[in-house]
Amino acid sequence: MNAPTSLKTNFKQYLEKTKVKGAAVPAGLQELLLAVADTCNTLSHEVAQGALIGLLGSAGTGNVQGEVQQKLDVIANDLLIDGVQTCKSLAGLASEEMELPLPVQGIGDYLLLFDPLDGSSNIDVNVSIGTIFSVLKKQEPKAPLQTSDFLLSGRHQVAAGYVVYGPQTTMALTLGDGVVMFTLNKVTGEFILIKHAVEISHSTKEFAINMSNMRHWAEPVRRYVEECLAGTSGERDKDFNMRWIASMVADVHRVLSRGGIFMYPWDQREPHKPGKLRLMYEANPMSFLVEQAGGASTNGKELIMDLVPTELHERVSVMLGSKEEIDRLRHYHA
Ligand code: P6P
Repeated sequence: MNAPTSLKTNFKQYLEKTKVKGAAVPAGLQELLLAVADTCNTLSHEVAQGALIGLLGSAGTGNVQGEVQQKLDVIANDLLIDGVQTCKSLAGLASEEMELPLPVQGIGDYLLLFDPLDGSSNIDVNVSIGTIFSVLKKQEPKAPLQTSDFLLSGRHQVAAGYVVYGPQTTMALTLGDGVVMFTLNKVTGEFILIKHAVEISHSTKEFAINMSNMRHWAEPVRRYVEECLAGTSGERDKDFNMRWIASMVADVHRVLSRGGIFMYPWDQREPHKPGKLRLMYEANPMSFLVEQAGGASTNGKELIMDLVPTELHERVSVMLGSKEEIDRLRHYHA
């Protein structure tokens, strides 16, 4: 079956012709984003091969988060570093898989942060996983790279996106002026524009949370979820559906595609940790996309993109999606 004739703009053409608040996309940012997309094309093929090329299972190593690394985690991290480190516009990169940022020989001032393969506990059971990326600008371009260069709030992001490796390999991207989506043509290796001006409905009937943690949640989250479960017989006066893919990229892609709310809130299992998900390369890029699509993203009290980070790998409580639901949750936390 041939692609509809309307679907013919590839990622390079999009970056060359789109305007962000009336301005062209800087050439250095185009170069960096194309390098990320090309790497994710390669990664899509690796992920699809899985066991056939011995890629499933643990790498036998741990990462800075204290998590067992899957073989594909390590390969994805190495591929992304190789794919972007020659970008002249790049000053440095940071990854979930590496304790410290990596200076690169670029002379530009872009900083790339990424979770190379999020949801990797799903690799061995053939459930969608994804790459999440965020781009910041180094505030002191000429000084040597240091970790503090990355510690900027999500409001400083100049670009953010993800690539979800599912039945289709699809990229969602924001440059700060709306959200667009591209699907990978696996024959040509091109990401083709499929959707622009992505909008999240303000109301929803679908929530996503790991219900097995219910007894550990803070009171406002428990109240919110119980009201969803009460449906038409309770406060919300409508019935809700529930999803939990345990892969943030897949769950957020669903929220961007049809509305809903995704939650990974603080819970008392590890009370000293503000949450499970990482601020810099998971919550911030996803929050940028969600806000740009008309949704909202909070840690319960503040908007996530207003948070000023103190550590590169710090974690945060995350509730994001349809605006009415986030407003209700923030009210319950007040
Ligand atoms: P749980 C994947 O490991 C991840 O970081 C996110 O992608 C996902 O939303 C979450 O953890 C799933 O966590 O505790 O439900 O397995």
